Amino acid sequence: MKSTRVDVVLPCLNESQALPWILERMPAGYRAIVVDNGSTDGSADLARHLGAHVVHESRRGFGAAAHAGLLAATAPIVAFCDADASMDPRDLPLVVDPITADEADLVLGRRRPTTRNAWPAHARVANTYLSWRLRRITGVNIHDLGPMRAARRDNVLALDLNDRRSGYPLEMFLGAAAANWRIREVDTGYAPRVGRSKVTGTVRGTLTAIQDMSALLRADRVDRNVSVDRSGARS
Ligand SMILES: Nc1nc2c(ncn2[C@@H]2O[C@H](COP(=O)(O)OP(=O)(O)OP(=O)(O)O)[C@@H](O)[C@H]2O)c(=O)[nH]1
Ligand SMILES: [Mg+2]
Repeated sequence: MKSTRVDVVLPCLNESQALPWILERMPAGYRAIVVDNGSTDGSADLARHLGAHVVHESRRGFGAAAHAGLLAATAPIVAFCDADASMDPRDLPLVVDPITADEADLVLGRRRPTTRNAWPAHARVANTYLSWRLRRITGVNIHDLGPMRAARRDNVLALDLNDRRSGYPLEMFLGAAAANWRIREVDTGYAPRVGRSKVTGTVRGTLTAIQDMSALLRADRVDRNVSVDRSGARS
């Protein structure tokens, strides 16, 4: 049997309709860790039945689920992927291979819609604006803060991430940029999700995501000003 090279964290809140498609498409040597975030649709049992390693996280929030998966991972490389079938696990080697080859420390999947309705217009605009701000703040040439990504597990743990809601992917990116990681972006497919939309498809979800990310960007600005003042490099 091929040993596990990569642990794939799949945060999961009521994704039973999407799980079969996702789990059957996991590449060889990639272990699925489904983090059940209090699903009521049988997601956890289904994932277990389909051969995934299942972890439970009672605290709600994307970041809480993603971080529980990171803590449960044991492989040297960890990848993250949504469990809603909007992303194809067969794309995972695109984000993992540059880490394996030690060409990058964090690889982000830039979402490229595979159909016209894959990405609601408001979410796309918000993401374009956020990416522009991030390029200005960090100097890293990114165009999307997508959830499919990979890094070495120990490195991500060392970032000591605190956000447990929708700011988790942003906090990871800001931490990586501040630590001068080699950050790379690769194109990955993005299809309409299977099942009910929770974040970008709802006004409440979108507002929560904006709130979480704005708080992190404010904190990041304060941090940068403090370190610039301390170093005296810039006034
Ligand atoms: N929104 C949300 N997602 C969670 C949570 N816990 C786990 N997840 C999972 O995190 C992944 C990303 O959430 P999604 O609901 O797809 O969020 P999104 O992709 O921004 O927006 P939509 O796909 O439009 O709903 C999915 O696999 C969810 O099942 C949680 O508390 N809230
Ligand atoms: Mg989604």
